[in-house]
Amino acid sequence: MTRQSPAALAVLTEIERRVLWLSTAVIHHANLVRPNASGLKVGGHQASSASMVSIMTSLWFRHLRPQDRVSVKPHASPVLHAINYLLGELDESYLPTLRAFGGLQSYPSRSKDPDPVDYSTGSVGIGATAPIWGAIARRYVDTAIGTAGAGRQYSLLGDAELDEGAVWEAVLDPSVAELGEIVWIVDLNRQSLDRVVPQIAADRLRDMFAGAGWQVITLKYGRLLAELFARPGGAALRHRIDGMPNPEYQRLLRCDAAQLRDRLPAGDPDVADLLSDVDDETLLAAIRNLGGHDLAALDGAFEQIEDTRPTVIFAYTVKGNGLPTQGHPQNHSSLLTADQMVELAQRLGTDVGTPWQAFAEGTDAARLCRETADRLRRDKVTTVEPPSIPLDLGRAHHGTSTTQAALGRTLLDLTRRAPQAARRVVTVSPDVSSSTNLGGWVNKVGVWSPRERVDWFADDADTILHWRESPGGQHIELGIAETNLVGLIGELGATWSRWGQPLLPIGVLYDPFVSRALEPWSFGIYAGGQSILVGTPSGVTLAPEGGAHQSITTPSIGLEQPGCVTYEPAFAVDVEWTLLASLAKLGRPDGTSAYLRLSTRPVDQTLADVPTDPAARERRRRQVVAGAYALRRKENPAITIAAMGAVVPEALQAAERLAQVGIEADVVCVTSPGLLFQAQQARHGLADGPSWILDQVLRPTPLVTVLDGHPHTLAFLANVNRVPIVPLGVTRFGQAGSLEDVYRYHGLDADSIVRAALDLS
Ligand SMILES: Cc1ncc(C[n+]2csc(CCOP(=O)(O)OP(=O)(O)O)c2C)c(N)n1
Ligand SMILES: [Mg+2]
Repeated sequence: MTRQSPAALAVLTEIERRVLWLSTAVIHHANLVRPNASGLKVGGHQASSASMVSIMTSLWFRHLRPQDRVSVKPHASPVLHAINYLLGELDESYLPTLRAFGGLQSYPSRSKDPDPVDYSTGSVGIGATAPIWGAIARRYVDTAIGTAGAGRQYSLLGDAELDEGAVWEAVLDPSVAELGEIVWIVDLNRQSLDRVVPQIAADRLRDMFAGAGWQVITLKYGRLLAELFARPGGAALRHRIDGMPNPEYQRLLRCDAAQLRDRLPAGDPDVADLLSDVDDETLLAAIRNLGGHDLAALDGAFEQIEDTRPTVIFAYTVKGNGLPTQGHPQNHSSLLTADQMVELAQRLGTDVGTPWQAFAEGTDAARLCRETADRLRRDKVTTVEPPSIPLDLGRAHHGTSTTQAALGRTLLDLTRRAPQAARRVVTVSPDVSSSTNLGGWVNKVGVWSPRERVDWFADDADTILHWRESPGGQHIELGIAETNLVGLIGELGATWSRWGQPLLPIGVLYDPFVSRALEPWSFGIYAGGQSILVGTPSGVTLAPEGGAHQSITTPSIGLEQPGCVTYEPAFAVDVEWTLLASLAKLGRPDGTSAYLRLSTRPVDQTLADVPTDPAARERRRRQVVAGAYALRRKENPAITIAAMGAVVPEALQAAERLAQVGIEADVVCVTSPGLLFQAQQARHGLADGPSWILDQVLRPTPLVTVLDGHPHTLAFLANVNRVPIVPLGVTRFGQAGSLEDVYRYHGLDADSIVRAALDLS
């Protein structure tokens, strides 16, 4: 990259000033100009945006290439929109719509904003790490299919984002140190939401990244300060600024020139002498001349990126740079007044009355905007159709089996019955592949890594799980970090929209840790990635393992998660059908994610009583996929037991015992409370979709519901036929013990079901 001439730098500075104006004005308009009938605070972050203006101007107008992708910190969304507007990628009519219904989103949104946004952000730490998983997903597509190419994956982060554990879980994953396309730029303004962070300890942060194998670049001072440091007394000035605590430096940003001359020397005559030779204007500019606001210094930092390992650039900035609120500890959400906006417009060479002015045709700035837009133009993505997924693999399930084992078996069957579809499946596990029964699948398809690696145990006769790592593998193994798992499956599930190539990602983790990954998983679905999450083993059915590993609330999580269909199958064949149905919904614009909750309980598969007549079998399959089926049906039932997952055998046992005392009971096997709830809502015109499943399966008798999870998950079923109900389930922390002990303790055993049914009949 050539050094910029002073004239070129002047044009870039003009653009930088307009980006500052537009991003500030977009927030101002939303808060103080647009009518606000409800009186509710609208919000937006002028100071956080101003902090990033120089970095983003430099990145977009000097360094970005069409193959690169960028994640922008949540509170800098107005800067992104301002740049997109100047590049002709956003219509002017959107600029007055920040945070309005259907308008520009509060935080960058890939799915909702009208202009190009590469990554959705908003939950700090999650948007920042998304490009890491995006990079792996892209490499995977490129090695498996060969069409995704390569490019840098930038993250522009706030410094307080580094407080988030998600950041460090990602940085520490062993696969990440190889990703030379990752570039993070930390907006080091030493301020978070509430305060000036007293010890931001940039040195320690630098060491942590370096220790994880990253290239670390520090961009601390701009040219003005560097020039002062080179003068007599400059070393003392630098020593003084380097040594002062963050809040003291921030306080200097709020001082006038006289106060600076008083405070800055702190008794050092060399510094005082140096300052006496500097005029007021230069002194005021110099003290805030940090590297992250110096366009030439930013060029220098970008040029140092080696692309051989991940890079982090610590760019020192001032929060609110160029605004009257700059550096103030409480500037996070503060807004400029109307008078301050008038003054700012004057200073930045624009007009508050016509706030959305772009550059006039024929000017150098307009030319640079057009050239930049041309340089960054991307080819349109054409998306390959996802592979067709069979509805039924036709396997007859004999003997005793677990739903967890059925997952691995179904995946293996898929490689034989539908190799095209199986080729697009990618499994991901946070160090639990073997303990979740994926061993057979992993042996068959191999482990993915960007490069071939030696399997030192290949010739060890005692090795059952073969760990062949190559670019042809289809299983990705991560360290034990559930947040990383959901970040990666979200990005693997978005490759159809980014690179035109659908993948079918399946992430497998222990069910109790779904809650740990819940917020980033939900955010990934919101951001548009589709994947299947498998929680296994689950529930108190994990009996001897004890309360710490027994999940209780996950069935309700599944019921309530938008953009996701949840299944809790009871039998192996139900796993097969629901998994296939879930795979068929991935990798497409109108797709849906899925969550499967599986168990390690060995269950006699003949209890499933799968019809042998092909039409009857297909009818059963449809019901399984729609949310429920009748497992036991009597002529005149006095009661219905609706059971889900691992406790279905108890429901069948209870029905037998009730029959012995003359009470006939239907048993309904629920596979998806969420789909049944949706059917129920559809009956009332409150949801799309069919409601036939309720008519086919539930008859108007009193109801006992039972699941290995919180009972409220199925309690709504009473409303389908307006019948009395006793909902059974788990409401307290678990205990270790035998399955019988534990089911009795929680009231999930056949005795408890019989008692509940007697109460109702
Ligand atoms: C997970 C999460 N926790 C909390 C917040 C609320 N929040 C938004 S920004 C912010 C502070 C951000 O500071 P920094 O990253 O330094 O950005 P700056 O505004 O200083 O540029 C907080 C706490 C959030 N958006 N996401
Ligand atoms: Mg900050």
